[in-house]
Amino acid sequence: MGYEQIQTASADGVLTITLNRPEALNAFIPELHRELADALKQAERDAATRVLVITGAGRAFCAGQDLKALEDLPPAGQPTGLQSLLRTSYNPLILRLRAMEKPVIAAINGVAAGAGLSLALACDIRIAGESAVFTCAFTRVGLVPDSGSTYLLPQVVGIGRALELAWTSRTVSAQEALQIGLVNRVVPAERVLPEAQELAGQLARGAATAIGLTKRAMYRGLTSDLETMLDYEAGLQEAAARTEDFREGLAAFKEKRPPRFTGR
Ligand code: LHQ
Repeated sequence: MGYEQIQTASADGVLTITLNRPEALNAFIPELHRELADALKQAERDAATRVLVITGAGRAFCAGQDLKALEDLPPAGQPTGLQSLLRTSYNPLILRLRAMEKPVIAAINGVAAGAGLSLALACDIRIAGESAVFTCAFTRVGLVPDSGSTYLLPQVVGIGRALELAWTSRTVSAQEALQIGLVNRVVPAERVLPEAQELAGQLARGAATAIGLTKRAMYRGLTSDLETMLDYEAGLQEAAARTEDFREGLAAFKEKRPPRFTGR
């Protein structure tokens, strides 16, 4: 599938996906959803893709739903189709990012608003540029947080902050985002993508099975209990221990050299 609304670039096990509607601050339209879904599906299947980086072209990360594409709303009280839009495009996107057993890093180069914030939250690690800003935006236009924000935002910043940010839609600076745990790192604007790709490269050279299973287990742990997770970890550890990478990791430790993982 040829892409117009996104750009993709692969290097050394890292797939970088750039949302590419800079004139609309990379707001979502159906074609962008379709292309992103296709790229993520391919990345899931492609063993050579170890880590993903998602970023935005131009000055924005993503401004959420393209509001101009919602112009033909019916009169108030009539069905709008938004429920179906969410169920068929946004929800599968968020679930796909979570289910993918590969790290996904958001390189947040500029504003992340509405479902663009949700997209960032659904990524595993967030690296923001100094000039990046965040806004829930949903309630400002009379909507509720969607695309996972009611679940993900309280998990990341705590319920009190999540409600405040959702109710006020106030703009959060990159520095505040760092302080409240909304992002992992803040770097100079021009370093956002390089830093994300460097971290991605480091993870891509890691033990792929262990890294993928770690993601699965950590997210499961958020909605589980200690006893269940102890048992679950034991099963995953057995799977990790059966890999060649574990043998290589042990050998490298004993030989006092860096490991050369193959992902097998
Ligand atoms: C946009 C957008 C945009 C179109 C900027 N759409 N053009 C909702 C409904 C249905 C189903 C699924 O889910 C959702 C979830 C949502 O995502 S709801 C929330 C949608 N997003 C927003 O409400 C954000 C709207 N945008 C803004 O508040 C501002 O543009 C932000 C804070 C993102 C950036 O502000 P500025 O840096 O001052 O830029 P700007 O406002 O001047 O925007 C630049 C251009 O981008 C401008 O176009 P123009 O032709 O006038 O130059 C905007 O209209 C366009 N743009 N966001 N979401």
